[in-house]
Amino acid sequence: MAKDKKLESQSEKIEQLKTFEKDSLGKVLTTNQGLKVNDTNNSLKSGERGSTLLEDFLLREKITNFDHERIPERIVHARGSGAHGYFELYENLEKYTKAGIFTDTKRKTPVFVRFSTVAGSKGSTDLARDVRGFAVKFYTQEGTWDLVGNNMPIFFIQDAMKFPDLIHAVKPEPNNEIPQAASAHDTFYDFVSRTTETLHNHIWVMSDRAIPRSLRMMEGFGIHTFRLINKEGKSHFVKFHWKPKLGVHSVTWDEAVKISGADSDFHRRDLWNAIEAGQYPEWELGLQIVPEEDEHKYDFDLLDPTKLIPEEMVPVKIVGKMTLNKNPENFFAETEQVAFLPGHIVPGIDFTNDPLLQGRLFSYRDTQLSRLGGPNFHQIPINRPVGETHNNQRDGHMQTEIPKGQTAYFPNSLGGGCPHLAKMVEGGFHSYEERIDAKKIRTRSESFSDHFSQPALFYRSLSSWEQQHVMEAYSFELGKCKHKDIQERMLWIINQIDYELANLVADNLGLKVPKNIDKPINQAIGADADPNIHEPSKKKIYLEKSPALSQTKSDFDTVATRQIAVLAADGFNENHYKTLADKLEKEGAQLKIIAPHGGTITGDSGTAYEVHESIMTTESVLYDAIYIPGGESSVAWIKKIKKYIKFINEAFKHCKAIAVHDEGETLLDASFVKEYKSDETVFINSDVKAFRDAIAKHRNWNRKAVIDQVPV
Ligand code: HDD
Repeated sequence: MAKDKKLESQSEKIEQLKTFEKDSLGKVLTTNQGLKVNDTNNSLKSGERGSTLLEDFLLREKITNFDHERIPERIVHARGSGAHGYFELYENLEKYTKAGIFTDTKRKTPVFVRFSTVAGSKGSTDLARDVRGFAVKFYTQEGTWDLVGNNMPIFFIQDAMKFPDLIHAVKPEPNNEIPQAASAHDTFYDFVSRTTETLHNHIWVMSDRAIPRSLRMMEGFGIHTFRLINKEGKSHFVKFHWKPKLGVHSVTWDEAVKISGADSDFHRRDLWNAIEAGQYPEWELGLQIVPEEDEHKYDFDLLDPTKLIPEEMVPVKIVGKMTLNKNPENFFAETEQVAFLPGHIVPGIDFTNDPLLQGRLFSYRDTQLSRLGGPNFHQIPINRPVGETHNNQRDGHMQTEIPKGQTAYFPNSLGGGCPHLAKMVEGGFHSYEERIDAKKIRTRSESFSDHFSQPALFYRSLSSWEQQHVMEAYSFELGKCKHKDIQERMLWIINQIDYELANLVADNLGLKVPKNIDKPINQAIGADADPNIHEPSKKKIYLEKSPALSQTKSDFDTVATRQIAVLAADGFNENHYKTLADKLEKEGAQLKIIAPHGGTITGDSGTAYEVHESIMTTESVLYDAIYIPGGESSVAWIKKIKKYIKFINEAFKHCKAIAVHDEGETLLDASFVKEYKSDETVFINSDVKAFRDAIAKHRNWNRKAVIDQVPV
């Protein structure tokens, strides 16, 4: 598929960015002052062997710039990958909102999206077990709107006041800066085991959602309840959802650990490659809309960010689509310098009193001041809105504009009264007039006290293999904790979700689930020291299951962008290969020849094929499926290299589809698959369609029962 150059050039944001681009192709090397330079290898010295002279302004400029290349990484979400694209609206939503992006179906609103992990540093692995950030900057004609969300629909805490505690607990421990990009350590579980509101987000992190197969295959959520405001000033509550067109898929924990070693840029590379190949990632935007009069209709508080609205209670209305179609030109200039602020909204969208959201409105602007160096970060090209900006804010570090005129205040007469106020008809922003009648009080609403019903709903809604992954994740994470009291508190809390789950985890830890179940919860977990924390209420069941929470629900039937490893050497059966390639590549799958060496290999009809990776440079965990064509000499050669056998064993362990033709079957006989050739997604001399369908289903999780036997 060719890259869509036309679409790229249609974005007014891309056009704007182009005016800042600098291309050195064919240009002479200069200093930052435009002085031509003819030696950038040697410093100026007194004599051939030194010493170096202070006079050397060329050396000073080059070294000074280098010394200051780094800026502070983000406190959280430091590791990220970004891409440009656009958003299109399917239907006019003026009934709910006056926002141009939601009323004008002819628009293509440019976007820049940054995906991230949360806890790790900028250079940490993509495959950490973690929440993924999903931040979207919409460059709308009425100003920039940032929807700064995650790939999970709820958050750990209910009040921004606790955010520094949460992050200090999950980040590497401060005495020894261990562990990197991992929640599996004592301080995190010390905190979450005494903070029961974290449990809902926590169980999501224990689920497969925390180890996505690809950034292109995960959902996104705005999390908070926001408001949509229509022309008449009427408000509706809204929650935002992103639904990936490729379905929601994950890897297994064993793969995640191995991918981290084989390619710690796995997600970043996958996103980049898909866009370069013209296989543009797409998400549909969905809204859950709740009329204001229904605010108190639910068993949970809409302002509590640790709660989701089950899709079975309020369906997700699909309203538009986002396509990512251009990689950044420069990582630092765009992905690193982009600044997302939940406070960036546009007329037609407004905040609610969610106390987490309210705190975020302060934090994000504040953090950019130290991260990007001052208040003019909005002038950095990636952060500039597409429309004009005029106000009386002036000066500051790195002011790059030249505001003209004698006046910088309002009201003025000397400047003709400009910039003048927007009239309402011109789209001036008007905060939603919410009626407030309350006393000032530092507390937590009692309506936020149900910490267990939704984690339990989530667990009940998972398929059996998803539940098993949760159990394994808890066993792994708590197994890494050194303190028995922390492990026991966690078991006590997991017991609130599900008795059997807690017992399975307890067995793996060599512990028993604590019995003091009837004690007041805060006493049992030692959280009663804080008089402002309400006793968490007992678990309720207001919905038996929410099928939308399981990844098995994910509606998809595509092999697009799937990576299929073809294990082949000289003499492989070209017909086998071509029949498969013709069908699968037409649907956007990518076949990668993995040969014993680099360069080319020759098929049985004498054609040379480019080798994508040699078996020495790649690993099974980087592919979605395996194909082994026939060909006596090819298979004989492969069989001699033991890493190929490990490659096959691992693919089987990770529940991937495997197809072989003719002599290829002997490789299965040399592997663990020998005993499982009748497995429903092991295909021997079968047609392409069955293999294709198995790849589209992502994994054969029914194989789960045998995979622990696979010795890799
Ligand atoms: Fe945050 C970054 C998402 C709560 C404070 N956050 C950041 C990013 C994402 C989120 C995706 C990375 C943006 C990027 O790619 O540049 N954060 C969330 C979500 C939250 C949330 C979905 C809850 C619903 N965050 C939250 C709270 C606070 C912060 C409660 C502080 C009170 N977040 C920050 C920050 C960061 C940030 C420290 C670091 C870098 C940045 O803002 O620009 O200010």
